[in-house]
Amino acid sequence: MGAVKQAFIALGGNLGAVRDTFIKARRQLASMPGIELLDSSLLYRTPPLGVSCQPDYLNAVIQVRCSLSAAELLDTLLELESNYGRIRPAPRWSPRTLDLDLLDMDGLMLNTPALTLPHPRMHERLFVLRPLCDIAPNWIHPILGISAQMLHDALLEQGKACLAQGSPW
Ligand code: A4P
Ligand code: MG
Repeated sequence: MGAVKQAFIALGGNLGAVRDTFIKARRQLASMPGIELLDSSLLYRTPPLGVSCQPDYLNAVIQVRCSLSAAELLDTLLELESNYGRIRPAPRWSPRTLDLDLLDMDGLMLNTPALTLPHPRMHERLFVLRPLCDIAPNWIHPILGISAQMLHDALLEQGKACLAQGSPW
């Protein structure tokens, strides 16, 4: 256990009772030693990106305070995914019960085979930026130096479709 840091985690899923899975996974994460839940976005129903012939996704973002390293937090997330029925290996962009992506940890920049920070595709995705804006619109992307809100608005200006209103969970 090291210094206390703050992290943003994206949740995604499109198989099974996804809202229930999110609620349980959030509760389990918050009960772990060294992890405290700080905030949760609304929950969004989003069209699948990448492969279109699969069910819609639910997406959300949570913020935690934690004393784990980024690698330890990622291991915790991968273990939680498999507890909730995530099957690996699977082809890229397969439907999944639960995807937990580490978006950012205190602005850390990392590029190792196991972990890239900030998450390399987060700035292109409304299903990440819209929920992130619910809880941290002023968060600054550590590489691009642009806020979550401005990244989000830029995608809308490029013509990406606005997400439907989110709901509490
Ligand atoms: N990994 C490296 N960096 C990270 C990080 N910052 N956070 C490694 C999490 N994992 C990270 O991940 C593969 C490996 O990436 C992990 O073992 C970890 O060591 P994965 O979750 O098995 O891979 P994946 O999710 O199938 O592939 P990929 O390319 O990460 O997919 P994406 O980019 O996550 O996209 N459409 C909607 N509407 N909503 C979605 O949530 N998600 C995807 C998956 C596609 N379409 C979607 C959504
Ligand atoms: Mg993932």
